Amino acid sequence: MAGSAAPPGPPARSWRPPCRLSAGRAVLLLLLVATARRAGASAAGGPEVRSLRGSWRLGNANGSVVLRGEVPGCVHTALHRRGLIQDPYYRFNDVMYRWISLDNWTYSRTFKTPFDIRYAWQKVNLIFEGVDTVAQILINNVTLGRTDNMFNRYSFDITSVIKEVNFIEVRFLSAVSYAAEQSRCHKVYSIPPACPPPVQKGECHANFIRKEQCSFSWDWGPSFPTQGIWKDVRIEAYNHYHLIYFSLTSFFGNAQQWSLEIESIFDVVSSKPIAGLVTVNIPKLQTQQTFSVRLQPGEGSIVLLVNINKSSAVEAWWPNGHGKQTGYNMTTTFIMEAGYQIEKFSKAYFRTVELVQEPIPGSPGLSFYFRINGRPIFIKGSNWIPADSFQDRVTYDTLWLLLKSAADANMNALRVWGGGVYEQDEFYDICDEIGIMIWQDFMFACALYPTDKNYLESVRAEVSHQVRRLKSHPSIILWSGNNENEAAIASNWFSIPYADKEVYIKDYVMLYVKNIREIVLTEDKSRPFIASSPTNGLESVKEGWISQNPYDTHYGDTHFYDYSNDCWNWTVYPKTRFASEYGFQSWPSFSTIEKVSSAEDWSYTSNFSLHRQHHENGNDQMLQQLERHFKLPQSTDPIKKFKDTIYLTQVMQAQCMKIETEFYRFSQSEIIKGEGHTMGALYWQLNDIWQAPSWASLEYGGKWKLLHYFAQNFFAPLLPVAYEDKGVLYIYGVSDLHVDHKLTLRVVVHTWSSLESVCTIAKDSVTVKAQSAVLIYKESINDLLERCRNCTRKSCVITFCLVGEGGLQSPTNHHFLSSLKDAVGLEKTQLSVSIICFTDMQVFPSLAITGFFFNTYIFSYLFMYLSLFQASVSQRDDVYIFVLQTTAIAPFVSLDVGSIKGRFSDNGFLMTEKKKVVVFYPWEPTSVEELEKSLTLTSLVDVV
Ligand code: BMA
Repeated sequence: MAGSAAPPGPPARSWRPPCRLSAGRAVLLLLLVATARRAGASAAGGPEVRSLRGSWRLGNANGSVVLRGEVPGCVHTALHRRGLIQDPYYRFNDVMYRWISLDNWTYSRTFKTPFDIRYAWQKVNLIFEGVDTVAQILINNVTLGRTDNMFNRYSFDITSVIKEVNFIEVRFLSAVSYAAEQSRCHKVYSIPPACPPPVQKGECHANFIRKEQCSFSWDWGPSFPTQGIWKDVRIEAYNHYHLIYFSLTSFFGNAQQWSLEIESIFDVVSSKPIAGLVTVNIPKLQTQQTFSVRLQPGEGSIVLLVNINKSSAVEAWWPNGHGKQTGYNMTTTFIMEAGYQIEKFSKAYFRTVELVQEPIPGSPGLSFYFRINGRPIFIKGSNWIPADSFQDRVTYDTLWLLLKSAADANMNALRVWGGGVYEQDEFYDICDEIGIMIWQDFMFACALYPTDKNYLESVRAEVSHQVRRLKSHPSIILWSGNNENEAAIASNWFSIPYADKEVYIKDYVMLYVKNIREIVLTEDKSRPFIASSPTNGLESVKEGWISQNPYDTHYGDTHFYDYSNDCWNWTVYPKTRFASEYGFQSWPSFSTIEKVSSAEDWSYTSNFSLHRQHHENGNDQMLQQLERHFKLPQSTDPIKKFKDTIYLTQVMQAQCMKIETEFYRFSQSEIIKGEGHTMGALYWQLNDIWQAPSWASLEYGGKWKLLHYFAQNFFAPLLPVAYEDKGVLYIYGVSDLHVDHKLTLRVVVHTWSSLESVCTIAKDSVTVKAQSAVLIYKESINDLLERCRNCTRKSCVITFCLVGEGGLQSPTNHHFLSSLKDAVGLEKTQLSVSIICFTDMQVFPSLAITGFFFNTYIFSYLFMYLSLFQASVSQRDDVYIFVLQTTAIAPFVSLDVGSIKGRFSDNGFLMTEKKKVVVFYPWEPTSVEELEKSLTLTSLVDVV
């Protein structure tokens, strides 16, 4: 029996266009359907589903290891859960446990068929939503087929093999062996890279298997090429017809009319066509339409176009920071003349997306920006990688915490990077809900790929499956073919002899253009497609899909990394149209490292610290960047020295990324020497896959690094940004707000040696234009320092903010006039803190009774309290108020509560006033005592 990957490959056949019905015809057909039902044409009910989730038997090739393993799940987590191995992330276990991925494992179980198999089901399917990766599937010792692509959905027809009691087996082959074998078989020419660099301690030939590419190791991640049934598995039995995919996409027509395209893909098992009625109902938009349809035998789709009655009343879906994420409840009912009735409840969203690539006055090249619902949007965010090496550990809560943290840091977009996985449905549901736009890569990264027949067939099935699964999500704004593979060919990363280049270009075009792009354009007309990132977009297309220089700042998007220049020097950054990757590394906090290490590992030069660093020379690069502006830790206490170094790497990363991101933001409205009009800043990278040094701003487990707190500020909707050029200080007002604002710019100059400011400049009636970056202040640094008595570059620091009416205020930003290692007057501070728990409103009277002494701060508490329900990630009721006091100016004040899960309202800040109130939002229950016990307060002067 042939097992087939579902869908069999696009385009799905489209049946005769369904027609909207006149009332009379509708009644007639309804009567017909009703008569057919009475006559017993639909004797059976809906499809029967038997889940095969749960505990399976799991064994290795020679039977020496046998255990129970959860499905969905993988071998590593099963072994760990049963205590047969340690935490795979502990110390050097990634290398120690290599044997697990090199073995061939089998999952098996028996199961009873819950439905009466004597009843002649027309079709019984065994469905795998995801198999990781290479396996032979058997039922009752009959081979149903094979799998070779973890991104595909597999459906096997088991109508003739299913019994009352069944034995199912999934016999895996090591992904590592399979990839090696595939590479060996590809004899005509090699497809690089063969292996990752040794520093990554990874496996070879990831590009020969359709599996999460970073599971063979990456420059921030371990090698755990898992085996397992990683998604749902079930039996489905049905008669007549079965709905396989159901999707909605919205369009806005010239006549200012919203419409909704509903695509339903059916498997029809009746030998004759089945007629019926489909009714679509969106009550809130007073839209109800009925269509007559006719399903032809076999697999195919019907496409219905619903015009929205009250188009003017439609509230569009907006990205975070630009409006609400309104969705409309919608019911779609299929009533067919044979078989059962299907009722689909879904949410209809309305939003348009355009990727605008057009000439810009005064600049060669083309723009590259997104227009959402007709409005140009500056994209702010970062890049998403898999949240764990073991996908079964990624729960809804994990996703919620990470994505909500992105939104709380004022991000409006993430790029799901092509070396990971197409994320689970819940990921996109959350993004829909909180307004995070998704730039969705197809899963190809930093490599060349084969294009032989089997490989292409597998990719084609993968692409149509993923597009069908995901296209209803308004959060997805772009399909993108791969990560850096255009650049890999253009810049000849793999030293391909010039004479052979054409072969690889041909493969490239075959894969991303003639296959992936073709399928995407057929399956989804509602959003743009680009072939690669970085790319020159239309210019790359013009140059045959591989541009001479895909990093050209005049076109498309760019990736930019520079570890050798001074990151405080904004002139090193590309004035690009769109920065889709850029970053600097840091170490995760000690509490995160501690969980996977032992005392002997706690130094920056330990074997462990070297082992966890997968980026060549990464630890040294951090120190080199660090020592440009900070004094390196010198403590004789090795643990203090390690903790200080960790802290400083985070300070360095946060400050570097602030400068680079602010550069991209202030470049949005200007063209300088033909460059500019930057309309996106997606830094590398949002999250971590394990506890290790990386570019991430969120640690494994979700803890915010200092960078993430900085991101909250540098992505603020309203922000003053300063930079220096040839001794002149420029301040730009950057705004994502939809209207112009008249604001006051407050510039305050402090000496490092005093909490009293030396001078304040208030510039009133500054116009900060909607959705733009405009110059609002310009002065020579010398003049400024002269006006502020006794200031020198080394003794003073500048802070500035924008204030408007009705509470409108930007974060307070800072500009350093010298390296902090050269700062004069910085004193050792006494930082102290008192922590108060705010449980609920009752706390206010009790504070009043006890004569709460920080009276001046009561209002800010109240204000924060009222806003906390919006900000709190966990929606818990308790928050904790940290009242900080300092005796001197303190740069980069960091509050760290170790392993207590939660985040602060602000962190890593420059403290220029005696007192500051910070709120802690816990993600799990805690107490004042626990927080006090775990709290470490560090500022730059604490590093010795
Ligand atoms: C980019 C990404 C990743 C990588 C990162 C940091 O090239 O696409 O491949 O992890 O740089 O090196």
